[in-house]
Amino acid sequence: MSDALVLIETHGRVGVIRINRPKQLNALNGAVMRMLVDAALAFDADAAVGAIVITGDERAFAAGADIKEMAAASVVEMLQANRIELWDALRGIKKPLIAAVSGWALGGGCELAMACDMIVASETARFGQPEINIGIIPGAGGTQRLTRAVGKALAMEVILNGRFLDAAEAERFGLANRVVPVEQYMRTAIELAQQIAERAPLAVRLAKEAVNQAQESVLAEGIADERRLFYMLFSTEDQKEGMQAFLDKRPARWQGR
Ligand code: DAK
Repeated sequence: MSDALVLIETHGRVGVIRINRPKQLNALNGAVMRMLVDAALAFDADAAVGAIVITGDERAFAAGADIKEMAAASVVEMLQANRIELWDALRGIKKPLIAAVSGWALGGGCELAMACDMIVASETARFGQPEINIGIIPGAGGTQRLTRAVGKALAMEVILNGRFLDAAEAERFGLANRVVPVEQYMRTAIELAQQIAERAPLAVRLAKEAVNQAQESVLAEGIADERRLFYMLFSTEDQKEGMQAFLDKRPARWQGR
């Protein structure tokens, strides 16, 4: 296999980004994060791609930020490294992001999976925020996203006591969309991404924006935003085509405009 830190593939309309540091359990150093985000931005700008899958390998999705890189860092060095900028760029990706998780998804790896819009997990997946074991707390959204996903009580146990969630728990508590045998997780993630990629692109984009609003705003603001996005779609050709196709009893032909 190539020794590039991040591997890029396309499968139909699905862009796949694969973290490739297997010996370090795909720990996310600065170079990996930069390449991963650049690849996601490139797929986001590519009209031939409708959805993006982020993955690692069978043993690890990612075991966290690279501890070796952070161990001796001062506050100033951490701030100057400006990693938050990369995580913010990932948050700005408009196409659906699906994490295909097998093995370890810890610390920044769990945060990366949660920064995606959906998680397909293999039966071997293990999620956790074990930063407490190395004297820190999650720094890339883990305290917020995990709490929203699984609720306060369980999030407290995971973050304060380093408890891991196995794949079945992740599914039961709403962190993972589905769990499949390890031989199937990539195929399942790509199939899910392909199904979404074949839908009306503008509607998918605004639907993602609207669902994310639900996480980030109070109810009244979220509903107002949803209404704005809903009306906006009535200025698209895809809305006209989608409704006409329904009335004509034929599949719609999406143009993305
Ligand atoms: N960083 C660097 N190397 C890692 C690593 C990591 N996070 N995780 C594993 N490795 C390396 C190990 O050092 C080992 O390397 P060698 O000794 O072979 O050179 C190799 O991967 C295999 O690991 P193990 O020998 O430990 O394998 P085991 O199967 O025994 O254990 C494990 C697997 C996943 C339970 C264990 O490796 C482990 O506990 N890893 C550390 C997990 C962890 O603590 N993760 C959280 C890191 S802190 C932020 C953005 C992000 C973050 C914070 C801020 N901003 C934007 C502000 C995120 C922080 C974190 O993720």
